[in-house]
Amino acid sequence: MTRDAGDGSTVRYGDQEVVRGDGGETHQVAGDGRPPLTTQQGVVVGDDQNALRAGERGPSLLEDQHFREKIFHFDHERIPERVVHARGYGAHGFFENYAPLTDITRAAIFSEAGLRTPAFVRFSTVAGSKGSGDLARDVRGFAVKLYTREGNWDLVGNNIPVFFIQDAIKFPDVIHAAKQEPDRGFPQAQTAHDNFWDFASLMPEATHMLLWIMSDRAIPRSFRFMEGFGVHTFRLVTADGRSTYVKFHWKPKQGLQSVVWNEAVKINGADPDFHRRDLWDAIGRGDFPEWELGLQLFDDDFADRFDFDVLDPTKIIPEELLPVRPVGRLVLDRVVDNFFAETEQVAFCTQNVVPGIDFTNDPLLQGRNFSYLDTQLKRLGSPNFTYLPVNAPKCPFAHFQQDGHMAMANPVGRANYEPNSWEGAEGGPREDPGRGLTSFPEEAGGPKRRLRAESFADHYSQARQFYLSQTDIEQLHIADAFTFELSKCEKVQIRTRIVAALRNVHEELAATVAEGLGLRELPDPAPAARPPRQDLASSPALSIVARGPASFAGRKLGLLITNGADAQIIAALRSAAESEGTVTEIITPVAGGVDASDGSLIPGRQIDGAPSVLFDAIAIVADPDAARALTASPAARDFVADAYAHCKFIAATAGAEPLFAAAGLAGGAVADGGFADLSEQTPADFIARCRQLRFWDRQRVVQDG
Ligand code: HDE
Repeated sequence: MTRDAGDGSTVRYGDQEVVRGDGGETHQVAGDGRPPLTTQQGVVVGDDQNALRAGERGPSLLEDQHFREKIFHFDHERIPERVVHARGYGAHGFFENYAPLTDITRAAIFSEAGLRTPAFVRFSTVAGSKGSGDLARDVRGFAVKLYTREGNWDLVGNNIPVFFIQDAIKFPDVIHAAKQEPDRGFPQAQTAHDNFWDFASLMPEATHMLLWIMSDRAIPRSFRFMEGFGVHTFRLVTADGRSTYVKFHWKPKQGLQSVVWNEAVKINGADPDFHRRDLWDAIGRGDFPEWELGLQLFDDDFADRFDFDVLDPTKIIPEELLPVRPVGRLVLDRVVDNFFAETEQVAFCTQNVVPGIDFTNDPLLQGRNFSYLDTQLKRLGSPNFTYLPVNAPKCPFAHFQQDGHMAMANPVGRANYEPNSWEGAEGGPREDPGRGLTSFPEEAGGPKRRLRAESFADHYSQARQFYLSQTDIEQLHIADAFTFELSKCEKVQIRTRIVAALRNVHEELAATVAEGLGLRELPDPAPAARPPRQDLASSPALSIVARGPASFAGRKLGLLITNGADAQIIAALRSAAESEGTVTEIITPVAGGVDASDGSLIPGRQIDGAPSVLFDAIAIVADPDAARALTASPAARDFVADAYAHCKFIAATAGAEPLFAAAGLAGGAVADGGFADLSEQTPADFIARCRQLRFWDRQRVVQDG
């Protein structure tokens, strides 16, 4: 713990001999190296085990200042959780710019090749509360705070490039509908309920986003394997005032990866912190996740020619039409020291832009620019939240804002207003038209009306384009997800209305969902403000499976071993995984580990706490007798059955046969291309095979029997 002592010296608990107070007096550190426990006033506490009482069995006394201070502080530990994106996880890092972009923006962050800008990123789910599970089917927040030399720039994005609504005035409605139903207070962290689908079925503009959230994008394998998007069209502006439209993309160097729904449900049970643990562990082992920042740049001509309005946040610009230009990389290389101080207190605000970056009239962005500042005041309780270390700029700042709750950096000197005639430094800071933030002087005007532009009226064409851009397996997942979520709706009309909307997207999708829901007949297609276009080219960039990673690096192999397991094979698997950059976790029937064939004791995680859903691929090295004994364990049977059902690559020695048989796999093995028999194939071959991440050919077999 570090405290500024106020006298210029820093007090560091843990590695320093002496705790220094304001007055320079010291508290001697006890013999064991620990500093004395004090009250918040710095008074050493003599007894932290018993409250002050009148008599051994008597009443507690009000004068016990240590007790009252401790409980008072504890009572006030909680702050309001975020209304949305309450559950999140953050890390520090930096952005490194590849080359000067001065021809398109004056933003200092893009001014030099190799320039590094400190960054803080918070990933999140949207609907669930702070304690909800990480694997909810949901959009993920991807919020980046960049502490640039010219002030903080917050790029508050999501892992999905479109949004449910076109106008910020509908945000409270979509969020109310998605969160727990107000009368019963459930379901938590899921959209599989009547209110959400009722609203969605009445808002045709949500259809494109519905396709994305019912796709694998909404159940990412971890934060490290997802893309990020700024969503809105922004502007980049040069020093001489030229503007270029821009859409921001974060592309994960690790590649994209998702899990399957049945797996997600089970991960939430086995490890609700799966995503935050994954980020913490990866950074801890030095495997720093990295994203490239990509820009889609365009001008007014392109905007006029494009099929849809570039201000409409329910639309993308396909990468095949407008390539994404990589301009730098974001690396996360440091976990937080304290979750609350950093991840919880970080305050992102879309209106935090820097000279060279500007807004457009996207009506959602305009609304957000009001909302974020407002919400931070409610959440953090004081307009001085900007002084918290995670929120403060890392460049110099000077202004006349003063006082308020928790004021900790009031301006010194006499002048706290402007203009003033005080000389030099005494007069305080002054505006600087040359260096300061100026808005792009876009023409604005027209009648004041509550109106949705006609150019926002196409609600189905890009939803169809997204669906057609998916591989077969991803299309199957989308149909399954719609069927699952709608099957949780009690009202048949709601299910029917969604199927009617889906008929405007794709007839086969609508028919599959209708069949899954047992609808007697297909409803008529929902009336469309604009007839859905059938001619949009498919965009392979929208598929995860079509663009699988070329490596198994950064992922996890779960290696189940038993007593008597072949030590050589275990070693070979571990070393093949290590060369690939794959993390191996050993799983054993009992917590103490196993005695391998060479007599060595190999420790591992006990199987009940390490189900196969926590791993990307599994291998089993087993002695036949030990494997037979393991068949009695439900966790061991599920380990195999789930890995098979989730289309994972599986390797095993012949000794594991009884376990496969007990998991219901005929012949005691997996009879498909996703299986490696370790007596015939080398561990290195198996690890190379795992680069494909899943053996998707199995999915239809699993589903159709
Ligand atoms: Fe947000 N959003 N949002 N949002 N949003 C918040 O701000 C809001 C939208 C996003 O890790 C809140 O600090 C409105 C789109 C992220 O701390 C709040 C509208 C996108 C985060 C808010 C939107 C986002 C938030 C709640 C419709 C993707 C978490 C707590 C106009 C581009 C940031 C807070 C973090 C958080 C308002 C829509 C992303 C209430 C009014 C679109 C990643 O201010």
